[in-house]
Amino acid sequence: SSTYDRYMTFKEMENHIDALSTHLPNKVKHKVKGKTLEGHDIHLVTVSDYTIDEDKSVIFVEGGIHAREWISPAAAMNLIDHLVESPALTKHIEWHIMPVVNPDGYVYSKSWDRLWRKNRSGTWFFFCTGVDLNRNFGFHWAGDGASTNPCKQNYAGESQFSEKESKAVRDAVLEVKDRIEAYVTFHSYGQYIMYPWGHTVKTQHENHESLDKVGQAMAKAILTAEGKRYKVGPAGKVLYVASGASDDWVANVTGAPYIYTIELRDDGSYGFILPETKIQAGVNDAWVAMQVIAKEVMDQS
Ligand code: 0X9
Ligand code: ZN
Repeated sequence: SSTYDRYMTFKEMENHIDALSTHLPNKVKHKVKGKTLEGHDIHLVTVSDYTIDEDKSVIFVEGGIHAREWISPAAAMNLIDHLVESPALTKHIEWHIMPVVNPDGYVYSKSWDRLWRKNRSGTWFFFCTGVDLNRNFGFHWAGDGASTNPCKQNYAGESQFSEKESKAVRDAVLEVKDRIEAYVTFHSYGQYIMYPWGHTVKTQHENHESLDKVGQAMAKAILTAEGKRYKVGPAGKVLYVASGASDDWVANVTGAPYIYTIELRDDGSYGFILPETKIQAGVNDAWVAMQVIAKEVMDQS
């Protein structure tokens, strides 16, 4: 079973996914969407009521793209744990969840360098390692807010989708492209609920009004349930401009109405090194927000 009083190892998360899909075959399915350079599997977990045979709407959730943001995979695992016990949210929605997009980075951050962010790819410059996977997606790749310098934390990589991890997300998204109604990627920290665009502040997303409305509803629900304030707005404005991120690419390729990057706790007191005593409350924020999105998606269809 999962624990939220400490950060799980990657292996523990894998074992838990395995156990769920074995014991609940009508609810949880598990696929491997790619293998990293270090040989870790990039997992996709789908949760739905598979006894109902229909083309369901998809909510796609991605976690752990940045290695040091440990609350992110925890939030994705916690979401899976909730969903297997939420018949109402799995009847007409198929959840596609990639809890740890960057396992090499997560393992490295857990064992060697707590503040590691990127994956563990070698680069053309021998002394610098790692591509920022959230700059490697194929929409405005290597534009504003991304670097071509492999020694930088926001290094965009050799080319768009040069990395196994971003390719795995791309392939998993494209497989259900026409059914995706919402896409959420968990990050930390700062307590923001952000929507496209992130690569520019010059244009507004065509759906910005409902993106903002639902974003505000999520923030309100978190404040009520968990007492924390989340700031809502377009990523480029609310935080900073960054190109080649997963959110903008998904927004562009799917045209899905609800796309969010959620920066979970905290507000900067501990920053990336969120203490284990705060995991449970942190993952609760994510769960509260996801219920708001799920309700919105169900109301639309
Ligand atoms: O810089 C990022 O990739 C995200 N922030 S983090 O501190 N977790 O690294 C924000 C990405 C927001 N989305 C876009 N700017 N497209
Ligand atoms: Zn991040």
